[in-house]
Amino acid sequence: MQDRNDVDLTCINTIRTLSMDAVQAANSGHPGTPMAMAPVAYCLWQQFLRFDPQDPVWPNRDRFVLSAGHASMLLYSLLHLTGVKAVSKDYEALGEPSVPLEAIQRFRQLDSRCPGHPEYRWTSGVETTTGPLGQGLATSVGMAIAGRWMAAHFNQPGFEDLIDFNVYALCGDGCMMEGISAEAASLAGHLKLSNLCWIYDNNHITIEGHTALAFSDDVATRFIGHGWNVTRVGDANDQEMLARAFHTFQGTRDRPTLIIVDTHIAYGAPHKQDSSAAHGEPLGEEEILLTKRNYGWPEDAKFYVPDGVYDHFRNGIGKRGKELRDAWFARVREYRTRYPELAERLYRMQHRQLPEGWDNDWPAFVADVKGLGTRDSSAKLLNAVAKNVPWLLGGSADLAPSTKTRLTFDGAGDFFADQPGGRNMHFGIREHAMAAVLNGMALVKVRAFGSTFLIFSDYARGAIRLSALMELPVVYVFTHDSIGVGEDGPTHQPVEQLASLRAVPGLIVLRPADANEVAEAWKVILKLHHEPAVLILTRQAVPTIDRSRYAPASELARGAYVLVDAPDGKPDVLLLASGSEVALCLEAHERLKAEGIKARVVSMPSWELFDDQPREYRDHVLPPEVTARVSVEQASTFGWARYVGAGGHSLGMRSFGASAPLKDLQKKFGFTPDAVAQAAREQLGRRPQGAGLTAPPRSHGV
Ligand SMILES: Cc1ncc(C[n+]2csc(CCOP(=O)(O)OP(=O)(O)O)c2C)c(N)n1
Ligand SMILES: [Mg+2]
Repeated sequence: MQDRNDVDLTCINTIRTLSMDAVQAANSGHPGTPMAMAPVAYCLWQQFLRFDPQDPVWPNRDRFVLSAGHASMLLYSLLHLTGVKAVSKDYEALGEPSVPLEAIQRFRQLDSRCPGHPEYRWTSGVETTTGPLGQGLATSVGMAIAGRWMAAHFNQPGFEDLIDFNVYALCGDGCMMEGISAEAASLAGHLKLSNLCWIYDNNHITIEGHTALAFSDDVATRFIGHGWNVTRVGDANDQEMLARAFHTFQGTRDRPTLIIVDTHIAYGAPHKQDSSAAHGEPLGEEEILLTKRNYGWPEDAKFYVPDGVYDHFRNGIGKRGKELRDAWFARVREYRTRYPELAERLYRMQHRQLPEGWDNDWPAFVADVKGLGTRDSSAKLLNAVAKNVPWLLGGSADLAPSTKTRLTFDGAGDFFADQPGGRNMHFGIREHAMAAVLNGMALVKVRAFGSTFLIFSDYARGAIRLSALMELPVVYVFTHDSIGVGEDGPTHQPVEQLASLRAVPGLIVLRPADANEVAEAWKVILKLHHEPAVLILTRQAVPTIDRSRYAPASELARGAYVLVDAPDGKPDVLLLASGSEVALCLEAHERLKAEGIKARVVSMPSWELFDDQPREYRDHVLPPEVTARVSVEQASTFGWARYVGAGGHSLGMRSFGASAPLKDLQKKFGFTPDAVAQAAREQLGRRPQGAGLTAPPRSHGV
């Protein structure tokens, strides 16, 4: 019988050797960090993490985020050794292991549950996709925020601790250097998220070598400045010190905690320990042999799990986690009798369902030539929706007065450290962290939205991409969507952002043309389960289209639709537009009609939704035989060729904008009904109409 320390060490060395063997077999990956951090992760999982391997989606589980995603084998080893079960898309346990040993043997191979970096939705037990450094840390802040909000919302007299999970994130020097982690740490400190614990693998090594090359922050001081509790473990192999640090975290009620752990990358490898050579390549057969000898491990054994290791995990985290999980569900059954409405909310929220009556009191807008900005119509919708969906919350990166995303109804409240039930978040001027925080909130199944100007979506892009990769229904509200911004000038006028967002697989981009399309867009968005959506809105007023004359806005759900057609349904030319340019096309349509030119106007709020329609519908909207086509969008023309064809014309931006009143900009850049009509005539080989009219300029460069 081994004594406790021996078993602990055997388990730790199993994590280490599985990681070494998997990276060697794959001939790629990162062995050094799992080897160094194995004792830290072991201590946390075996003694502290409230996690049931049999039910890895239990809502009140503690979250473990591996922000240093390159150390994925550390997580895969834990998921394997603790026997985490696979879960279906519908959150049902499937009975089979999430990470069988074969998956580890096929690390980084096609279809293995152990891809190069941990991927949410692919491997059960992976709480968030990591790899782009810093993202995991910022995402963990969103999880902690959601935990706080849920506690404020669901914990009730007699059930004060129904929701009380903690969030742990493990990071390295890379995560610390990334700007997003500073944004996120600052926000977490401000919000006093004492349910959040970051563990910093302080090994002084990154890819290029020693951190002295590029990093001399005093990390402890930095985090104290952010309002964190900072503690230190001088030796990663000291289980007692590690346990003490985790106890310190658990006892800290007013701040998040950073545990700085001094480690040695590739611990135990005679030639590679403390060297960047252990970061991104296999140790090599010879070095593995020597390392195993150091560990007192059978030298030739590969993927070896000694007797007693699985049992030890089963009796530790397995037993503790199952008891906690079962007790929690028993409490929820009592809660359901006492607070049936809240219990129902909790259930629906956790299953990404909408509440009954989610579309009650849906605003509709009457035709109005003057109209209103789509940001303003969206404000009405968002407020109506949020009243009906209690777990919809979000905010802005300090631009709510401009993006109009504030929830203004009674009881909406602000989310503050001492008021975590509020639904108006204040992310501060931290776009990148905001988007990652939204991901974290969505992972806990809060319906999260965030807003800023479209131009600053670039600052959030790293996290937006992950929303799509993780298939999270985050809602991004991006306003000030074009040169329509006017006087703020080219720094604030998006040009290429729309095209680049449309290029993200799985992201639904919606640019509604008027208030009623905005209303329909929100309907589409609310019903999404696994797709993030970007709602692109104007600052300036756009007419509310007269739906008694034109097609109904509900057609938006199909991505593109015929708004007005040639009288005989046989158009000479197609005018395609989204957002604020749809009204331009309607005017151009009237002018062309007066000249006997039959134009069809297609409102195209969402390429993605349109591309998902059956071919017949797409051909009905864009008949292949009509090749005279003009697209109009105050944005880069990039991508429109697929709808206007090689012979079509795209009116758009081919340069940055300029600072001037809107009217002058529209003239300068050719966004007038005349310019649209003229482009249509040219498509049909007709001569220009009217004196002095020339073809729309193709280049606006200086
Ligand atoms: C945003 C981002 N930039 C660059 C990389 C490439 N990269 C992966 S690991 C790494 C070095 C990380 O160093 P550290 O976090 O100290 O990890 P360690 O080598 O100590 O495990 C880099 C630059 C990345 N994954 N993400
Ligand atoms: Mg490092």
